[in-house]
Amino acid sequence: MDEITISKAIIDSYIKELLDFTDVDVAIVGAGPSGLVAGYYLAKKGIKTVIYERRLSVGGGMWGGGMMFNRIVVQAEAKGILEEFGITAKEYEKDYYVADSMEAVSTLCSRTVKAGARIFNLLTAEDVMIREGDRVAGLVLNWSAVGLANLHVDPLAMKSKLVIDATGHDAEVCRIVARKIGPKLRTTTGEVIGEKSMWAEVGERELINNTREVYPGLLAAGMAVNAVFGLPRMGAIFGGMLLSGKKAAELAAEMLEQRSE
Ligand code: 48F
Repeated sequence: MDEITISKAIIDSYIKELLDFTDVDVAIVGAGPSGLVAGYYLAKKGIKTVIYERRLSVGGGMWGGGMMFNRIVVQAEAKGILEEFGITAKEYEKDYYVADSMEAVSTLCSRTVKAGARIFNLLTAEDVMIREGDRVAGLVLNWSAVGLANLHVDPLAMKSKLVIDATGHDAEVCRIVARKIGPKLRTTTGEVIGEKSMWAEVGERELINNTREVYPGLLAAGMAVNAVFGLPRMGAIFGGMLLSGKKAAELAAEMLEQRSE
């Protein structure tokens, strides 16, 4: 065993992939359930997709289920997505399915990577690039450790035809755009409105209705949608996250097709 060969194998393969993914079709920020599902459906269509995740682990808020009881609930409308991934779900009552969050996260991650999406963890999107007039055209990235250590280290940039903000409750990419460009998001105020108190029924329904482009070149998926549009939060029901990720992927695929015409 040669430690230098091990080191070279890691550095060489990582750097090659990092370079390859500096120019992609879709960049997703956040590897929570909505980002993973969006990445899966995009990659399955052969669309070059990268997911950047700030933390060491993927899965976002899914691991902890509800209040650390590591189970998630999914409504009937999203059961098909669990089946597509091969995640076991038991009917609890009519239209309510319960799944193990460990199985759910690990399967979402595995199937997304195997579909061809590349996940880079420990990287934080700290800014966007605006080009082509007034359009989000890429991300500005830095190692999460740089921010945690409060180091003054300049970031690097990557190019993407579309960006999906799947950063959850904080809607970080949308907030960056509103802060840097002004209140121009496609909301009633142009700003990120901020999520409202819990109401699962309305939050889940409106999340799907509002999963869309929020600024030219920038779509939102998952809880980021609720934050951007001022919709209620939902707690440990995850069907909306899965359906929103799928819808964001379908919209992004359509938008890419229109751009290439
Ligand atoms: O929070 P998260 O799981 O978002 P989601 O896919 O799902 C929400 C549910 O987990 C739950 C819920 C269900 O009703 O309310 O909260 O919408 O995953 C978001 C991921 O984005 C990462 C963050 O670490 C998390 O893993 N993230 C956030 N900001 C950045 C980021 C950033 N600036 N750069 C990279 N990753």
